[in-house]
Amino acid sequence: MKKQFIPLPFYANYSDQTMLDKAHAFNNMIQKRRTVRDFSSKPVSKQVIEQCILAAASAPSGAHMQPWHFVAIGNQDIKSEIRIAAETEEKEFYQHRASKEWLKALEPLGTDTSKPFLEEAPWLIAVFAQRYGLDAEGNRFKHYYTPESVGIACGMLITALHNSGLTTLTHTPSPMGFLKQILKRPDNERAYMLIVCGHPTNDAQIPNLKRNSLSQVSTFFE
Ligand code: IYR
Repeated sequence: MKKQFIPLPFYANYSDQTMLDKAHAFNNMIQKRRTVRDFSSKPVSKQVIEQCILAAASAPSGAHMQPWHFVAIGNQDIKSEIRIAAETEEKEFYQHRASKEWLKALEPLGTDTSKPFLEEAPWLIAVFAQRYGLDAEGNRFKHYYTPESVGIACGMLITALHNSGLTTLTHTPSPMGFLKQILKRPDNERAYMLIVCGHPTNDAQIPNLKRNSLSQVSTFFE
């Protein structure tokens, strides 16, 4: 496709003060995001999930290949199927695959093989990464920076869901091959992440974790 440009349709052009106020406001909003494992079954409308997926799919991607696909699962039978398959993998993980060091690192999170949230939360969003593209005739074309692109899209999805007032859990049962089978995804895709989302239970508990400070996470050269 040849280069075809249009004028930039929107640029906020805020004053320095407005910019700082907005940066503070966004940081305050996003600091309230916490990974939750106690989900209530309170329904969440499909329209909210659709808007959040559209926000995620606006992520930048290598050569604008948009190498992702989002499968939103509200169906109870499919959620149950995913829970059974995920718990089978997790049993292998906790009993055999995980190193002692890994299990020790997980201790503060209090995770185990039981994944009731996979059935209880109103929505699971399985994010698939497309290793290559397929045109209308079934010819393959290359995708670039796929893990980076899909990672950014997942971050934007989690942010969009949090901004809508929902809680999320980024769940990566490993391996996740069962998702591709259950959800009947094509050969060029592999499951990248399973995002559980919904409302927390009234008595939801989270681990008492601290985030690193600005000086720990960044270095500035001015
Ligand atoms: N997939 C397992 C283990 C697990 C691994 C990491 I890295 C985590 O941050 C949390 C859990 C599970 O979901 O229990």
